Amino acid sequence: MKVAKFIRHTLVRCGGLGKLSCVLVLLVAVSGSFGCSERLSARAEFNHQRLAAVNAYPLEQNLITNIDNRSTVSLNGKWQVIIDPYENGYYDYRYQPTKDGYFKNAKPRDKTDLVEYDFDKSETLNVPGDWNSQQDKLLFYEGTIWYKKSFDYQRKPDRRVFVYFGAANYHSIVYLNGQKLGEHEGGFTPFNFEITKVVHEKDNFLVVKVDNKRRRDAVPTVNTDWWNYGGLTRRVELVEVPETFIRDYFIQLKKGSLKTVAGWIQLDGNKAEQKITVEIPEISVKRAFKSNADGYVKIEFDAELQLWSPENSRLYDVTITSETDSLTDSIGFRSIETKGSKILLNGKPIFLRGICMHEQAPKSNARACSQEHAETLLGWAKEMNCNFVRLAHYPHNEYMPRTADRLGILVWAEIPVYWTILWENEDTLKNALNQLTEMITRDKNRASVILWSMANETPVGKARNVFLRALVKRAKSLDPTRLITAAMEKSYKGANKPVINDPFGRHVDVLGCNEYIGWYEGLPDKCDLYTWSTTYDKPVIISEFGGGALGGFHADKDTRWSEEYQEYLYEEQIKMLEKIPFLAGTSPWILTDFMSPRRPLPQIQDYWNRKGLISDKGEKKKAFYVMQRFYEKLKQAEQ
Ligand code: GCB
Repeated sequence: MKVAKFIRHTLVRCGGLGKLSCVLVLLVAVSGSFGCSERLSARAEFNHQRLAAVNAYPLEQNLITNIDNRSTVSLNGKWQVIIDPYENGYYDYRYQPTKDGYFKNAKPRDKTDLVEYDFDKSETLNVPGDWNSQQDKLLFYEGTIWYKKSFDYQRKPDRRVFVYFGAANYHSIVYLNGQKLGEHEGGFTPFNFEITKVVHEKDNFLVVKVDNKRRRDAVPTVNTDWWNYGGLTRRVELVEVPETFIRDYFIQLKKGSLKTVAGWIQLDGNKAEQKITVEIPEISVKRAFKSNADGYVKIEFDAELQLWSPENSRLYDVTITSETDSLTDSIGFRSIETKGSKILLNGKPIFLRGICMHEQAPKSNARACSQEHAETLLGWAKEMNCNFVRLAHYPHNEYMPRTADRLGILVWAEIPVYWTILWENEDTLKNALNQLTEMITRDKNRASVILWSMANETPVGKARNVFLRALVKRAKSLDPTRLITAAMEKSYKGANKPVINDPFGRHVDVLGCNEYIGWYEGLPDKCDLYTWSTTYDKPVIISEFGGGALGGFHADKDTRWSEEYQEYLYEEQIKMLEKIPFLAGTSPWILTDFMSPRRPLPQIQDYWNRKGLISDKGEKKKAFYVMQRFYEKLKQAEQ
């Protein structure tokens, strides 16, 4: 009786605080009042600190956005490389970091001098590009490779220079002319370092140690279902900017509005306080603002805009001009929200006709990294009548959301918090928060991106919930306009009665659910028996379903790996999915076959996950057309 009263009292008092704090207060208090273990309160305290930590981890953001529209010098092309499985170029024989590492790019001073490496006589690799697909001997390589690029550079007066990496998988240390610029962890997001004071006119050498060793405490962790492509996988550029420049900005429709543009602009440099204008010439909008002593200014104004949608992917040139800099971006304006089990785009319900994709280059064993790759992959999605893609399981290269903006394809963007991350490790959380921050920083002005996904198929548990909630908190603070999701799993409330009830579902706007009925779970005819439910009044996307087929292998519909089995599975899935009343979208697994070390079956898989609707040779399998017809039907019904 006493306890119940205390709980009621606490909940009332906690009115102004977050619900979690209440639960924590209760956990601590109740565990105390029952004299139960100190472990529980220690756990509650730990969780509390975890969430508080999200604020404590500063946003050490210096990422420059919109590289495409700035003055850049490409460092792409051939780089000299040294394969260094023992990290000999970094550690001495006592396994201490050495000051004479390969980053010194040393040459023998005379004929007596001992130097045991030579970049200039070493082999080369293409940048951007993963190393695994460039040389047979590197296919399974996991470790360090040193990259070196030499260049001359004429710095213009009053200009600052940065070196920008689209991504490097997984951990990199960057040096210019023997001096360390910094380190970066995370294989799928961009980073940059200022080199204004380090760069010379002649004979610069940029050296990058890239290490793709998997680590239990990393994000992703050791176990995934995709190839661990290593290297300088995305473009490398020198970016030239004025001494005080427009580093970043957020310009989107204000949450809940179809005509108020809102956001902020951030300058970087000494002249923080400046007059800044935002112009959208096509609709004769020009507004003036003034940045504060931190170079930051909030903006807000009304504009008569044609709204961006898959049917009308209208982009406007938006120009920001400060006293010292000017920058243009192509921006679309749309709203995205939910109402009960519906997703509303520009206030109207929309069904997401989607497909998942990995960053696997079309018809190739390489990681995708170019505009052409983006055009082909998203072109295939369009051909399937998609209006939506799930870019699994990590942020894809920037060509993807930019091309999606242009083609009118909605995007689910995600970070590699996948399967069994170390939920209780502080550094793991910091790392995930950082990758999330870098993804949102890069893509927050893309109209196509509507969903930030926090995780994929993570096991239900307290520490995991706290970890993921910390991510949600960060995502919402960086971008209050988009929807939060995660790909979760179902459970059962009786035979053939799947239910979506993951407790983390409370904290997302849209529930993603992966299921493999007919592949890992029974045969395709099982779909017919299932009745789905959910404990949340929220939209549900079946974010994965599917099965494998070897392109060109034909047999009857009961034969695994045949195109006919996959086709049959898709037909049965669709019949089941059509009966789910709260379904707001589907993104089957997956557009194309993709490489995975978990898939060794000879003559069928040969290290490819064969669940693609398009083979690694670019041939469409029968199930592709099943999805194409289903989406065509949905499209027609919408018109
Ligand atoms: C999943 C994972 C995805 C795998 C897929 C599969 O549930 O989310 O990463 O590749 O299943 O093919 O098993």
